[in-house]
Order: sequence, then C-alpha cells, then structure tokens
Amino acid sequence: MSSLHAFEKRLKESVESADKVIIVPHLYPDFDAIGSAIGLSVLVSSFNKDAYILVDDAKESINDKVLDVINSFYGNCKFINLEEYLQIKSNNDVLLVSDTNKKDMVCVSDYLTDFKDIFIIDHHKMDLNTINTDVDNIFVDDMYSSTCSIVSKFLIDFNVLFSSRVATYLYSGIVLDTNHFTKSVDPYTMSIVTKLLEMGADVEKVNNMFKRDNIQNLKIYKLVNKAKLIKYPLGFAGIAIDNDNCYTREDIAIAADSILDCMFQNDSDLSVINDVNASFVIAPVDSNNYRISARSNSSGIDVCKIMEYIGGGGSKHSAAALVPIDTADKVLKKLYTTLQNS
Ligand SMILES: [Mn+2]
Repeated sequence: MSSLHAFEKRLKESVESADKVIIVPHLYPDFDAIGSAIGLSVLVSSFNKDAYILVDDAKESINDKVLDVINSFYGNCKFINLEEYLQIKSNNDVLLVSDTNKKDMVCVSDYLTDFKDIFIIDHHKMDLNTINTDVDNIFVDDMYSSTCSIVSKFLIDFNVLFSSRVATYLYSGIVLDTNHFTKSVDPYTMSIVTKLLEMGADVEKVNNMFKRDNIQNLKIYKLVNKAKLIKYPLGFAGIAIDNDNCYTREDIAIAADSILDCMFQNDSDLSVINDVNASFVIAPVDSNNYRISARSNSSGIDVCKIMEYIGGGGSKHSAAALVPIDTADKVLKKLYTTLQNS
C-alpha cells in the first residue's frame, strides 16, 4: 500500500487523464459507503472530471435513510445503476472503490478489467478476495475509523471546499462506524470531525438519520435479549441466535453493538455481573442465508480473524460473515471452538 501522500498524487494524476470516474460503494451501502462515495465525487469534480456513483442494489435492500441520501443528492455527480454504467462506459474510465476492498462486494465485479485504473479507498482488512489492482492504487488502512474520515482527509489535503451537506454526509459515516463515538475514537478522527463541523456538518440532521422506529427497536431489543453468555479464555462473549425471524443486516449489526454494551447476570450466581468483551449475533437475512455480526472491545478477541475463518471479514473489533443456511450448524460449531481455543 502506498503512503497517503503518494496515493493522493497518483489518484489525481490518474483521474486527470481519465474520460470519467466511476465511484462504487459496497453492496448494501451504508452511511460510510455512501458518504465516502459522495466525498470522492466532490474530490473528482475538483479535478474537473465527471464523477458517477454506481449503486445497483434493489431499492428494498437499501436502508431507507441511505436511500433518502441517494434520492435527494444533487450536485456535480450523478447516481447511476449498472445498466446506465454499461451505456456510458469507455476503456479510459477510472474506478474508485469505497468502503470495501472485496471483489464480491461491488456490483461492477464483472467489469473490473475494463477500467484504465482501479483505486481502493477503505478501512477493512485485505484478504484473498481483495480486488486485483496496482499496489500503489490501494489505500486501505484499518487504523482509520471510517472511510469517510479517509475521504475527508483527501478533501482537506487538496484544499477542496465542500458544502455543509457534503460535510453532513461525511460526518454520518464517521458516526456510524464509530457507533456514535463509542469505538475507534482517536484524536485523528476527532480532528476530522472538528473540520467537518467547521464546514457546517449538521449534527441534528445526522441524529435524525439514525432514528429507528419503535417496531424496529423492539425487534432488535428482542434479538439482543436472546444473548447467552459464553466464557472463553479472554473473558465473556455474548452470543444471540435467532433461527425463526428474518432481519436486515443493519438490525443484526445494531444488535451486536448493543450486546457489547450490556452487562450480564451470571446464570449460576445472580449476584455476579459479567462484562462481555465480544459479541456475536446470528440470524437469517433471507431464506437462504444467515448473517453473523461480530464485535469486540480492546480486551476481546480479534473478530476479523474469526469471521475470516468462516468466510467473512472486517476489522479487528467489527466484522461480519454471510453463512448459507445449510452450513449454519457447522459454522456455529466452528465459532464456538475458535472462541474456546483463542
Ligand atoms: Mn466503513
């Protein structure tokens, strides 16, 4: 991976010699993926190039508030779907991948070889599924709290002026990936937040973007309530499994965050309260697949390693995997054994 400065230089040069730039956030885009894609489009526009953000997910599979951002976005860049991309593509386009580095997490995976250059901007660990590109075109650093903080840094470094609306979207990605400033909080992230607030990021608007309705809240609460405490060598993990109800990926992720925030009464001695340092939530997302969201804090296990072991990925304290229903039992066993052997 190249240094931040070298990467920025290379990105500018490549964009300036391209026909146009396609920006692709990960599938099932969240605020970090969309916010960073919008930030990148502002950067590309400052280089006087046309930018298109490519989102091809079915509307039903995108979070309502993320969809609001996509639908209400106006500016120099356009949101397009895969079909529209195929109509305008040329062999001198540059692709910017935001908030993922995995081939199977971008809708454009079948056309990667058609781009002049591919740049990856992300904060998840790389693995065998990482998109193949020049090593100097990769800026992937899991020390960053969010992709929005990386992209904000680019904008600041290039002295790009951006609107309060864009600052708001970038801020929303940081709020999401720090779970409202409760994890991955560091002076660097906060210095970026300071800058975004100075640029007019609207905290109340972002608070509203994160509001959940009471029905969703209750559903998540019931899932959290299923959590059972498991002792493992590094402490206690909270594991919630629901085989009967279908959830969104987001619900499962929020439940995993919530379990990590809980203290649990010990089953055998109710006077003992245990803190968990890892959480796992396992539930179906459709009729064929379970989703596992895993979280840990600094004294807990590296959940990325565990999720990689069962075919997923993420970062040290926040990771996930998709598990086909017919292998769910096996995967659970694997999860328990890995935890016990950690
Ligand atoms: Mn992210």
